Amino acid sequence: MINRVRSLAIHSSIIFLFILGGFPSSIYSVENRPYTEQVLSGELKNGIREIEVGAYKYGFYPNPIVVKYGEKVKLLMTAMDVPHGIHVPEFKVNQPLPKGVTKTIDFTASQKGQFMVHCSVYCGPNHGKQKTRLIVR
Ligand SMILES: [Cu+2]
Repeated sequence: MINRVRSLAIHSSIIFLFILGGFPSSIYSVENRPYTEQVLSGELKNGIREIEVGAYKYGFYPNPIVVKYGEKVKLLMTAMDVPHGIHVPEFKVNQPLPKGVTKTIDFTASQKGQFMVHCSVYCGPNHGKQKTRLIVR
């Protein structure tokens, strides 16, 4: 119970940060860098790039999600507030995300470039604007 309350408090404060001004892109102001200079997301564990990704109304973090060409990628994805989904057609990623359950998504970064990441589960009036970029550099 205490863990649940604590986790709710952490999630609420993360969501509050989003409302304040778009965490984390505005903090690091990486949005305007050329995509080849973006800082890699997450960390390498046993040769696999592991990245914790959050989905919320209406966005994803990190934004962008940055990986290296050729890497094996593991996204640990959690819908923070309501059910969401992740869709990246170029990498055959299409996964519903029930609220609060971390889902593992594996793929290989087999193409260079920038790819749109969309929410694939209707989550409210601005669902269509829930996007991030996947950068493979
Ligand atoms: Cu949505």
